[in-house]
Amino acid sequence: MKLEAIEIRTVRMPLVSPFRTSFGVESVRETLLVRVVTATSEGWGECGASEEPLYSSEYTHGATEVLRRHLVPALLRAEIRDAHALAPALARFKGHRLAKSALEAAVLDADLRAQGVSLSHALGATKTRVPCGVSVGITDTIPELIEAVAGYLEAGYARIKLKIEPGWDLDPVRAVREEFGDIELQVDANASYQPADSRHLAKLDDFELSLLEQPFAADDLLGHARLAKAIATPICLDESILSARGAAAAIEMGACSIINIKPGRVGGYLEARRVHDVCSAHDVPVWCGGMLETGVGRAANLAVAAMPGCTMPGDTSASDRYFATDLTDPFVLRDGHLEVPTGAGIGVTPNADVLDEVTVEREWITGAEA
Ligand code: NPQ
Ligand code: MG
Repeated sequence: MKLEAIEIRTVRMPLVSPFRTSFGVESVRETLLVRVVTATSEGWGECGASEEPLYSSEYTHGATEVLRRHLVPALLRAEIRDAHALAPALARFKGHRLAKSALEAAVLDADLRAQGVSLSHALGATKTRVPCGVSVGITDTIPELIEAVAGYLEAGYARIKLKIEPGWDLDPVRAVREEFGDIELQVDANASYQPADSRHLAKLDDFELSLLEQPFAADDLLGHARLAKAIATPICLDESILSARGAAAAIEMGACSIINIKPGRVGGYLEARRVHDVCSAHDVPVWCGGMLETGVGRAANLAVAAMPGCTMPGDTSASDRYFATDLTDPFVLRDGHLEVPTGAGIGVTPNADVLDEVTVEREWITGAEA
């Protein structure tokens, strides 16, 4: 495939309500969109980076910089045959997985659109619709949390994930369990606990949670393996899993029994498929996580969620969980499910007017400059 030009856009989209996690509060989703133009098609990819390096070490300005200075020029020079050649061509640049993933997603979308093949088909997905969960941020009070959860259950979400942190864990989880009974419930700590908190975390065993996500630091696989032996609640890793190889190691060490796949975090949709395959080979359930994606990233994540090993509802929520106006036609929850796009590539395209309205910076990089 001949890549002619690549556009990087920074977008800022207001969230319908502030989203609070152990690492901060977000009221506006700032991120990047990458657009790849070839002789025969174009493709779109979304970057998981946000304004500040809080979830990951990457952030929007840093991702723009590494894309414009290193990744895009090297890609344009590499004259790759297809999207599978992108990761090897950029492997000498260390890290920057969220930025690489956005670029790979755009190339993959352009490539698949030219072939008339959907991303879900390319990934070997087997489902046409997927049950969806929702991630519920930390609130100031328990009544506010109950109200938020009630709204999502009313909307039909198939499972609820509560964000927890030291000081906001047993009481809110107990309150939600008591109020709503036998719902599918799980918690995500975003690495906010220490191994010394293990006895405290073991008290979560009273609440029959589907899983406890990423209690400790990303690089503490040993800590997670020890915790997994000490508590009954299954441990799921998110921030710790950066590749298929790392997933295999974490599973073999007993650091987790479930994995949250975020394509951006592992450097792209093709590596996400490999993480999925490693997990399936070990009978480890996986589910597709989320990073407050617009419709562009959301569409691609639905293809991941439709893969056969994704046996748990993911954070692939409807557009209106985050945005009053999405960049694409909105993804609407029906009966607790979202439909997996069937069109070529990711199957959706940003609405040009909405996109221009939320774009705060844009630049084109062509082969000539590279
Ligand atoms: C998680 N996602 O599973 C992440 C956390 C996350 C849906 O809970 C901007 C603002 C970017 C908040 C990326 C969910 C973010 C963000 C990731 C939260 O850990
Ligand atoms: Mg998480």
